[in-house]
Amino acid sequence: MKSALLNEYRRLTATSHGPAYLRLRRAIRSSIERGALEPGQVLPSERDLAQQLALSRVTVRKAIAGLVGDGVLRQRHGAGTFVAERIVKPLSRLTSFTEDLRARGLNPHSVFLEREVGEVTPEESMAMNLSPGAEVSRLYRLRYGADEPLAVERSSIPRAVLADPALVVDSLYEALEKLGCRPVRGLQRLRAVNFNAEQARLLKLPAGSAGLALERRSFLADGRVVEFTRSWYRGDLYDFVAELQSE
Ligand code: 16G
Repeated sequence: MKSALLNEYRRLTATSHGPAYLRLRRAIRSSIERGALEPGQVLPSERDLAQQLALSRVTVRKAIAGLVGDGVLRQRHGAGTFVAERIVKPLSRLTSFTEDLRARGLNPHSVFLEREVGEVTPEESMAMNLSPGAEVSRLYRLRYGADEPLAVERSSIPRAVLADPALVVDSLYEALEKLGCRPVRGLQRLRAVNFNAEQARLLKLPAGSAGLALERRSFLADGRVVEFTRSWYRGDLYDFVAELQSE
């Protein structure tokens, strides 16, 4: 039994009320956030946890099931329950959110917050080399892996490429591929941010939590811009990795 987890559970029990399974869920989460439980680390068995915390196995199971659903813990047959590894995202490849998550064995899905057609804003016009008055398809999506919100994303695509934003069901890149317009090159910039109130609410994090803001412009082989996307990824779940060469 990890004594840090035990202490955290005791601390929460002394200071908060509510169902035991929620307290245990919170104790496991905060032990992970504070680094007391590390990615890949195996949790004690359900039986050991129940015994050490003087809880029923049903309670322990319920707490763990919730965290597995949130993508914080993972279960592998025969190997027990362990802390999920952070999602590694290569910075040098033009992959999509859907592809990245499927490669990790997670089931991605999105909630559309907006899906509309409109005239380019000055920012979109500059980013996509579109004349004022041109039309774009816009998507504003909350993106999930398993049951956990991972990113908020706003994409603009020239209507000349994507006439109807409703063509995007699960994946923008899949829709572009079907249209023969999957981008072949991209430019991306990344910076650290603190989520604003809306982003934090959508991502179920405290306001001001740390995140990564990415802006991607991607291109067709003929140089036309297909996408201008601003993404806000959770900083606590993602590792962005780039390969470096000396020349
Ligand atoms: C990624 C891309 C985003 C792209 C989206 C497509 C980054 C930082 N951003 O989130 O630019 O529009 O994937 O994903 O990687 P989809 O095909 O699943 O809709």
